[in-house]
Amino acid sequence: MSVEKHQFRLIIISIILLMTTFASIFNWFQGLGGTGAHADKYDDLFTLYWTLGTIIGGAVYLYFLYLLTTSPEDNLEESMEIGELPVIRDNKKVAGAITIVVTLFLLILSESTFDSINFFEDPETTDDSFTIEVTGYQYYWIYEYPNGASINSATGESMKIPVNVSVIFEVTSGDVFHSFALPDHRIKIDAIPGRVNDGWILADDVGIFPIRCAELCGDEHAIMMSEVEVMSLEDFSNWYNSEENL
Ligand SMILES: [Cu+2]
Repeated sequence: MSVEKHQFRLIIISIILLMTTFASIFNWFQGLGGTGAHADKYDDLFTLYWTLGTIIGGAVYLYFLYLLTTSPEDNLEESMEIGELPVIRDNKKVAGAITIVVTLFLLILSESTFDSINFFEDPETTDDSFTIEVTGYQYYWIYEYPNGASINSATGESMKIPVNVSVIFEVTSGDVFHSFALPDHRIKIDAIPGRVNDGWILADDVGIFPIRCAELCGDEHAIMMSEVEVMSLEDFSNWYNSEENL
């Protein structure tokens, strides 16, 4: 069966689409760039969705190529009657197999998604864990610790937390809607006036990571930036118990 001009064009377009998909696969193998317990969870979930999505996408694409390179007449019985479905559209085994595979995929995705939601909603705390009260203002954050220590991000000082200790954030706003986001730790908590939303992280890498406002909150929203400094437990206790904080 010869490939006609329009089919040839469609094949070229789909090859270009596939190439851009391969480019994203290549990026994915470079790593997703997250850190901490949430990033592992999110990135595993993303990889699962992505893998199953790719299998479905690949199957649809192969079927598309099959339709493109075969003519409907090839699949028709010689003595078709008006209203009769072509055999290819009435294959119960194929329909059954597709239903089972799709159901299985949806079950796997639901199970993993609910498992992740439970993980995000229930902090895995230890005796060292503590809560930081975060309040958003146009255009800075205030971080308040249980011992009264307070950091204002407008001064350029970073929020400080210890490594390998779960930290809970209780987030609110003193003026308009903001959103407290730690992109590398894969957490984003809405900061709403008159309401406290919570979330938690378990940082497992020492270093300085970005904090961003993820809700358009005014004309300086884009520069409402801050940082979190993840410190060794010893460095953190030295800072936490230092004179300026007592
Ligand atoms: Cu903001």
